[in-house]
Amino acid sequence: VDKFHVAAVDLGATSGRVMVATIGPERLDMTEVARFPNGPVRAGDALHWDIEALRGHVMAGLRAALAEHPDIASIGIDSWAVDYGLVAGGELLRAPFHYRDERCAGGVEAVHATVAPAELYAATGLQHLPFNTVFQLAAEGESLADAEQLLLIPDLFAWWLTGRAVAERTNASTTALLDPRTGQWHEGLIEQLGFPRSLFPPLVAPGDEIGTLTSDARGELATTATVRVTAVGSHDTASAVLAVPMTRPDAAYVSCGTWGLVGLELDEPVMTEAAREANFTNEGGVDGTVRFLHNVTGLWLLSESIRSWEAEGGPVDLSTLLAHAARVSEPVPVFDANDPRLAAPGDMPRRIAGVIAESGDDVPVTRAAFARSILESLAAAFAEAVHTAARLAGRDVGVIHVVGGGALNALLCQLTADRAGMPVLAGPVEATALGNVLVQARSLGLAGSRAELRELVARSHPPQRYEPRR
Ligand code: LFR
Repeated sequence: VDKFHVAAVDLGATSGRVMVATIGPERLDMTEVARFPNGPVRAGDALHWDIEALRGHVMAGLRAALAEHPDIASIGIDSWAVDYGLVAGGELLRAPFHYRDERCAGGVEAVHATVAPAELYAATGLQHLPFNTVFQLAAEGESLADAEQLLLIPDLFAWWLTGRAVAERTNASTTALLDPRTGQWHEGLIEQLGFPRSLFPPLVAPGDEIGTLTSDARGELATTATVRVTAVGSHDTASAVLAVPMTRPDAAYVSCGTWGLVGLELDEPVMTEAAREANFTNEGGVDGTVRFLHNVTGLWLLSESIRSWEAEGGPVDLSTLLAHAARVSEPVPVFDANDPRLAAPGDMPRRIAGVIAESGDDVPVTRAAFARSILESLAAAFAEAVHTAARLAGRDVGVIHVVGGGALNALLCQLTADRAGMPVLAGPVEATALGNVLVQARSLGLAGSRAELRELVARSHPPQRYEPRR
């Protein structure tokens, strides 16, 4: 066969999509079959994901994809990391918690009382994020006793489709319960923290077949085909990094959506004290690579601000806002985009104003200047993280790739180039879905080293270049 189809389910924290890719030896084309909103929902006093709604959207999207392309050979699923469903007796016990829920604070304390932060870093190589799965589990208390298994979000969907319970390795690496040296669950840590070992399913790697659609799933998707579900880099950032069209050894990347994940692809983890202090993470990538990166709060600051403005006074047009922000000529304050007070949903403009005022700067008055301040702050944080990554890993960096939704934001790309003092190559926007598709395609026989896959991406989605302005 010289052409075939696969489907990618890509669930982000602010939106999800189902894409169909047509893959040939020289080209890769993707079409969007479904796109739907996502976000935290408050139930009682906690933040959850509306998992039933997501499941409905995913199934409807896959049904539409299969109706249009009955020959779809494989489905791959990726999503944001760290969150999970607890299952028992073939049922999901409750809607998964959202990682921005506040319960994590207690979990952090409980874990650190048993395993000191430096010890945890030495064991897992993960940056401290209060919502890492390990902390969420420590905050569960009693509810863990009822659970048979823990399934990370993409694994939960794969389980719904195939009946097979697995843990895909790139995403499992974000739990802080995986040993980066062996790529296996960290038995010692799991025991030390008192989590039931049976919660953690067998690990699979990107490219492995998870299973094929159950007859129930075939019914729901209105197909009679034996479609397989293939493990991909199921952590969205792992899929995105695979599709960064890096062609030089001195390339850094920013995968920019709700978050800005800034770093390097490495062969070996960097687990030094300096890396821990800079809060750099060693997450698992496709083909056993290491994603050495730092989480910078990303477009969340802008999307939450827009949400507040819209609640106050009606629709805000993003491209108009950005055009006005680009024309702001007076200096705007640069604030710490990673200030923990900006993590939870809420009145973002007021919170940002508080952070700016605290440092003695004047709070921008217009929305355009406010948006400019957000983008300057993100660009500054991106540039700094790139330089820090290079220093910590002992590498030279000469070019920054920006992929994901942020690649559409010309102002952000330009400001990042300016502040980093090096060119930015922007795109593809749908890097995550592309990375998802590439792993499936390779598993189905498309030849390709990572470098060759990236050349294919660059050919079908040529990046846009931004030169630094002095
Ligand atoms: C990006 C991302 C980040 C992860 C955060 C929370 O979508 O997956 O990599 O740190 O969401 O899961």
